[in-house]
This record gives sequence, C-alpha cells and structure tokens, in this order.
Amino acid sequence: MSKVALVTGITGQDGAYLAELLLEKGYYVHGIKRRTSLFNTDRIDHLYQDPHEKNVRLKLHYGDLTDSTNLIRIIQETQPDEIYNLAAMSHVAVSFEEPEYTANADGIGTLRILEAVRLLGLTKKTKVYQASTSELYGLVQAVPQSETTPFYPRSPYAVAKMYAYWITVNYREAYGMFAVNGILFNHESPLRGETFVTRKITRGVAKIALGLQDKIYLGNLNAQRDWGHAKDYVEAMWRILQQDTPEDYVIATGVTTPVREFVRMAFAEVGVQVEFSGENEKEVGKVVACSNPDFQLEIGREVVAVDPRYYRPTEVDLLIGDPTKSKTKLGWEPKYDLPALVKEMVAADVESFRKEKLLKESGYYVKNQYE
Ligand code: NDP
Ligand code: GDR
Repeated sequence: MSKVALVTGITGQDGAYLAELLLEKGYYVHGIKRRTSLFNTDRIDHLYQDPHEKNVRLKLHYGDLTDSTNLIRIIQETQPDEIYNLAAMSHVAVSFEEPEYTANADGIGTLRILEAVRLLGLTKKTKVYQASTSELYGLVQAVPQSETTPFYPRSPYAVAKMYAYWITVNYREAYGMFAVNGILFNHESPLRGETFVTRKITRGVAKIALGLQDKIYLGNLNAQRDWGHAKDYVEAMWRILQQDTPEDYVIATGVTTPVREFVRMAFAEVGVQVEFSGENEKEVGKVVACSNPDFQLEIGREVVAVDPRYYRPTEVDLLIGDPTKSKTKLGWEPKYDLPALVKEMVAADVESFRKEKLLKESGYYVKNQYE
C-alpha cells in the first residue's frame, strides 16, 4: 500500500523538492496551497497531474495555516501517514514588519496541525515533521550548534518558530505522537525565493553580467551562514520520519561562509573577480578582473554596495551546524558542497535572464521594482 503524505507549503522551495521526492518514492501526495490572485504553483507545475486522469498521485487543496477548520477538514479527508509542516512566513527580515501574522502562521499554525491530528484520533497513525530552523540559535551561545545547544531567538520569525519547536516536543511527550523537529540550517537552490540573500546575489550577478542591472545592494556582508542544497535537505526530512523513534535532528553541512564570500564565488562563476574595500555602510565590491569574453565588465566598476535598509534590528551573526547525529543515526550525507550549489544557482539564473534579455532587446522588458 502506498503511503499518503500531506505537505503544507508545497508551493515553496522545500515543498517542491519534497513533493518530487515523495512522488518518486511512490507516495500519494496532498499539498496545501494558498489562494492567491496570481498563480503560485510555478515550482510544482512540472509535477501537476490532471485531476480527470486515473490514479492521480498529487492533489492540491486550498488552505491556510491560520484556518483551523480548513486544516481539520483536509487532514480528515486525506488521513495522512505523514504530515510535513513546511508552510511559514519564512523571511526573517519581513517578520519584523509582520510580527503578529508571523506568530500566527509559524507558531500557532503548528499547534493547529498537531491539535487537528489529536482531535481526529490520528495520534498513533500520523507522523508530523515540523520545519524548525537554525534561527532558533540566534545570538551565538556556542559553535558548532547541535541538538543540545541552547536557543536564543533574535527575530519575530525565530520566536514564532521557537513556540512551534516546543509545542511539537510537547505533543510528542504528552500524547505519544510521532512529532519531530528537523532543525535545518540555511538551504538554497535555483528555486530559492528571490529575496533571500543567496538568490538575490545569483540573480544580481546574472543580470549584471547580461547588462540588465547596474549593481547589487546588500545589507550585512559579515553574516556567516552554513549553506546547503535544498535537494539534500528534503531527503533528510523524509529520513527523520522513517525512524522507529521520534527524535529531533540538526541538518547542516558543518561549513560556514560569510555573505561577502558568497558574492565573490557567484561573480567568479561568470568569470568576474570582485574585491571589497571600505567598511560597514561604505563597503563596496569592485571588479578587479574579468576573463569572460561574453560578459565584458570594466575593471574598477562598482557592482556591490551596502544599503543599510537591509540591516535587521537584531542580527544572527554566525551559524555553523554540527550534523554528527543526522550522519550517524539517519545515515544522511549531503551530495552538494557550496561551490556546486553556487554553480547551479548562477547557471540557472544566467539561463533565465538570457531569455529576459531577449525580451528587453525586443522592447518588452519591465524592471521588477520590488527586488
Ligand atoms: P518558502 O518561503 O519558499 O515557502 C513557504 C511556503 O509556505 C510557501 O508554499 C508559502 O505559500 C507557504 N505559506 C506561507 N504562509 C502560509 C500560510 N499562512 N498558510 C499556508 N501556507 C503558507 O520556504 P522554504 O521552502 O525555504 O522553507 C520551508 C520551511 O522550512 C519554512 O517553514 C521555513 O521557515 C523553514 N526553514 C527553511 C530553511 C531554509 O533555509 N530554506 C531553513 C530552516 C527552516 P506561497 O507560495 O503562497 O507563498
Ligand atoms: P536567513 O536568510 O535570515 O538566514 O533565513 P537570508 O538569506 O534572508 O539572510 C542571510 C543573511 O544574509 C544577510 N543579508 C541579507 N539578507 C537578505 N535577505 N537580503 C539582503 O540584501 C542581505 N544582505 C545581507 C542577512 O542579514 C542574514 O544575516 C533563512 C530563511 O530561509 C529562514 O526561513 C530559515 O529559517 C533560515 O534561513 C535558516
């Protein structure tokens, strides 16, 4: 018998990779998507199955983590063996602008899922995976950060996720549910949301190289992140739910890199060497060499500048995870390292903006003013 999975946040980066993985493994996959005024299923359109066909394995349901009645009905209808709760207002900087909504969706939303499982009498059937985050560690207490490192959240997002973390632990202990946290460090891909720093950089690099953008404005270049590939990380989510005992796991690469270095690596992918000078708000990145005959950028040109509007009221300076437990207990090993990730992301954005360049040359290009 095929297993049934319910994925919240299926239209997001991780939801798309996870849905693909579960379908490959023979699952029936139900996904919750929000109603939006424009289509929001770009990342999973390649998985779409016409509901009129027989044996459809992917089904989407309208829903929202802020609506308990809707969640109860979908869980009742789908009777899932596994729930992956990936839905969230996931942008740390935006959570300072929308703190109450973030608490509702990211914190109480998790409670709604767990409580729906309990109310429906599914505590022995349905396993729940909660998308916890390295943002819980926040202000550095110790490095590398492991399952036993104390939390010190530094944003409304992280505080909401802290509630979600503990309510998951509590439902496990109180009701004997298989409810677990994957404490995932940053993971990226060509499907990453455009306003997260890695994708903002790879898109900016592609557009600068193709003559579609002048420079990239960034915030804190000193922040250090442990960046992995989303494809590897959804495999870890699945493994966490296949264990006999419910436990929480850190998923990370164990390597940390400053934002500034990610910028250098991304420009190097298009044959452009960038060096930084100046400090804080005055820091800039300039071209010092260009070896790509297709993309001629003049030496000395400023391609990166700091804009303090991207600073956060409270920052997380350093994240570096200790994946020992996931490696030993789950047998999980990432296939991608950071250079391979950067290469894939830059190549995908160059390819996509080549098409945009054609549109621009034909008079159709419209700048996206919200970047
Ligand atoms: P994305 O922002 O790409 O996707 C978030 C998903 O949640 C989207 O499908 C979004 O829908 C949906 N969503 C947002 N709010 C609601 C709501 N109120 N009700 C229902 N659905 C909602 O995030 P990622 O895929 O990168 O991350 C997945 C999860 O993992 C998130 O919970 C995130 O906080 C967490 N996480 C992510 C890490 C990372 O580095 N990527 C690291 C650690 C944790 P829509 O498409 O309509 O916007
Ligand atoms: P993060 O990811 O906050 O770690 O949360 P993000 O890519 O937004 O920021 C990483 C670091 O880069 C610095 N930074 C900038 N960030 C953005 N977005 N835009 C900029 O212009 C910029 N300049 C510098 C930030 O200050 C920060 O230090 C991500 C999300 O996916 C969360 O949902 C997830 O829980 C964590 O990763 C783990």
